[in-house]
Amino acid sequence: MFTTKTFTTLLFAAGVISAAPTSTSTSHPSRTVSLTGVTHSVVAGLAGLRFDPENVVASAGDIIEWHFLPKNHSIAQSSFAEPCQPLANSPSTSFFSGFNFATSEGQAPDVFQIVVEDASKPIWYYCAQQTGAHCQNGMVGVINQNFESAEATLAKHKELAAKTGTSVIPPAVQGGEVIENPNPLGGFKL
Ligand SMILES: *[C@@H]1O[C@H](CO)[C@@H](O)[C@H](O)[C@H]1NC(C)=O
Ligand SMILES: [Cu+2]
Repeated sequence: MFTTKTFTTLLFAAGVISAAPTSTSTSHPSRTVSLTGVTHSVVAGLAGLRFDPENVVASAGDIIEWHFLPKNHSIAQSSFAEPCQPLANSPSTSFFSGFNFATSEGQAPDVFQIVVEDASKPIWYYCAQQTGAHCQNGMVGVINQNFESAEATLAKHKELAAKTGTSVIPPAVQGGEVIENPNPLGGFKL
């Protein structure tokens, strides 16, 4: 599913291809994982306030790529036990896409990508849109849920999310890449 352009972009993002030297540092921590070339597409806002698929199983080095439908969604990392807010123990490492994808019709021109660094750790995330209480209404998702846990399930996470007050909007866009949509049909079943 990779176009040459995407692949080049990703290699570039991973620091495999070096650009002309600049004095600026990268916006994300250096990665310790090699890219597998596998991308999992997730659509935000497909059939309402939800992610589709809301549950993804990925390997280390896989990319998760979110596509955006109306209205104004975002992707923010949280934890199982504390939905609708950035990781409490390490806000500086939680990813956040920002609200760069508002669209009133059709798919936003850009996507948000992260690289899975450790497939043994579940990654919980939410949409931080406060207007319409997206997280409280079930706009949450998980990558590599621990299916052996009867407790830490997506259904339970949604119950916890529904009980939170207002979502926390993380202060900075970090931990991933906002790029032009390389795969417009990604995540859409035809
Ligand atoms: C999208 O939502 C964010 C957060 O509420 C807000 O700051 C931004 O202005 C909104 N964008 C549009 C185009 O409505
Ligand atoms: Cu949303």
